[in-house]
Amino acid sequence: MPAAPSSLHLSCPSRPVVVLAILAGTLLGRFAAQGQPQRPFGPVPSPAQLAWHELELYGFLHFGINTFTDREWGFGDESPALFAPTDFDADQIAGAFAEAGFRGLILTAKHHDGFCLWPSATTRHTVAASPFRDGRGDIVRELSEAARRRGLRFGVYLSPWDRNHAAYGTPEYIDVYRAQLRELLTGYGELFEMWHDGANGGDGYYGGARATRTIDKRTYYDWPKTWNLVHALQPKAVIFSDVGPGVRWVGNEKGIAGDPCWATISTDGWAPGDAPSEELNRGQRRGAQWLPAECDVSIRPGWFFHASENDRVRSPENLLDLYFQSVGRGASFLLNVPPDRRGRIADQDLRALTGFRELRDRVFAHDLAPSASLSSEETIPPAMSESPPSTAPETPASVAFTSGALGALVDRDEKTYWSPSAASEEALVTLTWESAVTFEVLSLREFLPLGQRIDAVSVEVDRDGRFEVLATVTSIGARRLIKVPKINSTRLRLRFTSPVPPALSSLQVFAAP
Ligand code: FUL
Repeated sequence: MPAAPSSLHLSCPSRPVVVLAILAGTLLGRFAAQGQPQRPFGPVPSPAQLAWHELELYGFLHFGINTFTDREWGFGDESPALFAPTDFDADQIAGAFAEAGFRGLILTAKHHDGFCLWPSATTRHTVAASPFRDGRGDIVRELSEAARRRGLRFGVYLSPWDRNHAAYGTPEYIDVYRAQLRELLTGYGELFEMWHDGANGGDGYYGGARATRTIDKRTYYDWPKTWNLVHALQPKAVIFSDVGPGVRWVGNEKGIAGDPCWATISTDGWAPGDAPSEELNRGQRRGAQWLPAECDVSIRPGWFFHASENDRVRSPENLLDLYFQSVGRGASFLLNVPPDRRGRIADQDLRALTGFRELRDRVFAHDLAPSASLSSEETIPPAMSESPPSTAPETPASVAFTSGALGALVDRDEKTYWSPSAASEEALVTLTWESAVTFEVLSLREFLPLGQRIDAVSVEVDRDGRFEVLATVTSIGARRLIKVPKINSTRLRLRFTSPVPPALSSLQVFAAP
């Protein structure tokens, strides 16, 4: 039921309507906080997940023996002598991502072929047996250090499947895998993500046995024990696998999250490599865990560099589309850009990354929301129903936050949020400009420490004095980018539907370029 615009408390027999109005922009700060503190709703992110949500866009580096054999999955019998980048430059690689606005890098420290890009003490199948830096090189070290120099967080991919190791398939290999993990978790500074692949078992070299080894995906790796190791040694890192426990696979390798894509899901009974992709893609509105999705995709058809694919690099426009379908749906975007045989990002890929950055800069150049007057209206039902109990009793203590007036939506501070009163049933936020503005993209962020609260939001625009619905979307979470037909108007209204009052940390309205 639409609320009547006024600055008074109105009441009608069944539903009191409260209208709060403040001005943002120049008057911001002159008003006492009108937003209401709220209790968390449903599962909420851990501090490590909250920090991960801030990254949004980070790079994947598939680099290793396959780069030199022109394959995607090495058999495990490749000689380490093949690993011979001619001009390896970790700074060129990290710089390419940093300049394109990425916030982290994840490196394949070991792919399925078992070749370790660091001098692991667990096997001779490593970079130490290669000609690279005369056997004294360490790709993980060089890239982790270059990433930090460029302000990028660093993470590693360690394939559970190892087609080189003689013990693969036996309990002994699990000890080897954990020892490798320990080396990576302790030797390379703070990691933001540990990436465990779901491809497991099959034929391989296996120390010369050249056999087919199948494993029971549900029991062989004893994942909970491995995850404990990660949590103990890198408490700030999130763990990625099909089922998390920190970040979930999005269910495809196309870089596309579902619409909706809820950050919550229940993974009971599922295992890494054995989970329903469709559910992973969309999440579950009433899921029991906070387990947001990560969208991994390659800039080329393959994950590793193949010169034959140099003319099949994704275009900047395609990358922007993927950004809207991943980051814009509350997930993260993990874009693989594989270094070439020199050990550098190839020119074609560099051009695509630069173009992608330029497009984002253009789309997100001018936020019109801070120059609008903001007002909110809320409808309060006669009898408030109890909100469902949260799995988290309190907002995590380490997260400082304040609720505030509508200005919190445009203050560029993700630690402040706006929320209507606890009794609100439906909330509306209206932006009014003195003269008409033209926009075509909106960005919304929920205040995640209070959970994913909003069921849906409708975007309405004033056309000749009447509001018309332009778009309705469901899941918001970390971020929702909404494209609307290019519109020229003085008023924009958002109508939120949620089982508990919404809590939003940001609202942006981007001027059409
Ligand atoms: C898959 C692997 O099999 C691919 O080679 C690649 O690493 C991709 C990211 O994950 O499961």
